Amino acid sequence: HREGLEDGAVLLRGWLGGREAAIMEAIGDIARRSPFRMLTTPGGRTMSVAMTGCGTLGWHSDRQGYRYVPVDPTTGRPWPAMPELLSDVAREAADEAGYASFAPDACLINRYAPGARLSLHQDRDEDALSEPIVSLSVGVAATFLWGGLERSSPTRRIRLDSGDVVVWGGPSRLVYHGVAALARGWHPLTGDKRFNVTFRAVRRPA
Ligand code: MD5
Ligand code: FE
Repeated sequence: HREGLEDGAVLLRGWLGGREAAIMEAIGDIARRSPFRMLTTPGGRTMSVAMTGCGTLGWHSDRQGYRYVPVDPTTGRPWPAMPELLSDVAREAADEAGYASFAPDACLINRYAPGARLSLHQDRDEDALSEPIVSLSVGVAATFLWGGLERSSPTRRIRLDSGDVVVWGGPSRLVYHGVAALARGWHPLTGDKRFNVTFRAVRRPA
């Protein structure tokens, strides 16, 4: 179930196998300690995607900008540790895509309700841009928008189903991308929602 996209991106269709339920339990544990929240962009808009995270660093956005922080600003406590199940899945998928020894220090968890979307952006708040981003999809299927190295590049639409994993490495690491407004749908594990879990190597290993 391995599909080479282009430019170092690899789509592993159905890679999660039967692990979605365990992944949802892990997300539930994390969200009990660091709840999902809708962040504010530096421009003052409220994002429609709800986010939380785990690992030694978590992504945060407010009027001051986007950045990775070691303490969850909404709880004042460190982010929950990254469960082994999640780091194992991320490392195995990166391995399969040809990126050996992937050791993410941040995991961002996105929750999409019907209508939630992520507008076109690049992920460039990480220092280790030679490392890939690994992304897991669970729940209602989404239309992923895959552009190019410039914001104005044409976008391709890719359907991401529950169980799909994408490894975004090489030149694809800095490609503009987004997620179209989530359609109404239903999934036995997540109801009308989609969850996306992304693993990032933020700090370069010393
Ligand atoms: C999502 N999340 O489905 C996506 C999956 C985010 C985000 O975009 O920033 O939380 S990760 C998609 C990604 C990462 C790096 C490169 C590329 C896509 N790409 O080349 O398209 O919630
Ligand atoms: Fe992104």
